Amino acid sequence: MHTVYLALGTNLGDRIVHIQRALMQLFTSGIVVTRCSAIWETEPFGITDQPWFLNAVVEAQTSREPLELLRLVKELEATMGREPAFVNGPRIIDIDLLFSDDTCIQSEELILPHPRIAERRFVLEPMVELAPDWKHPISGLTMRQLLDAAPPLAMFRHSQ
Ligand code: PH2
Ligand code: MG
Ligand code: MG
Repeated sequence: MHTVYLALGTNLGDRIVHIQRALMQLFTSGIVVTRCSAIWETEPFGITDQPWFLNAVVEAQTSREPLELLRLVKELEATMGREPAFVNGPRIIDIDLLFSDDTCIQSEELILPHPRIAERRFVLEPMVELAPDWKHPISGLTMRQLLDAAPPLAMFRHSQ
């Protein structure tokens, strides 16, 4: 079994329903979600001229290897109606692999840990809720340390 952390994000349509559906889809695909962070309302990072996001992070157990898991979550995104758009643009649902244990992968299809965790407060804040002492396998820094060093971003707890 692998302990994985997945980031969920949505900024189009009925966002809370998209988060709920993503959790259901993970469940029905046999991904055992053990914990879910609060849902956060977050200012768009990067391309700022788009609607605010809801973001959350889930911790899960799965026997799937990272590449297999990546392909599964891409399929789930497509099932939920995500359409190809421009990079970092608005989306119904985005499911990103953050970590799978302390595995590091650098391939065309997958980079693990997710390469932009350190700059993304919308990922680090919920990660700290779930696993403040989880160490980034490359930098050796904990989620708490990464959050303390991350650039500012407006964000509010949307739910507990
Ligand atoms: N996702 C992005 C780009 N910018 N900003 C916020 N607040 N939340 C996101 O999930 C997000 C983003 C690309 O995946
Ligand atoms: Mg993303
Ligand atoms: Mg993605």
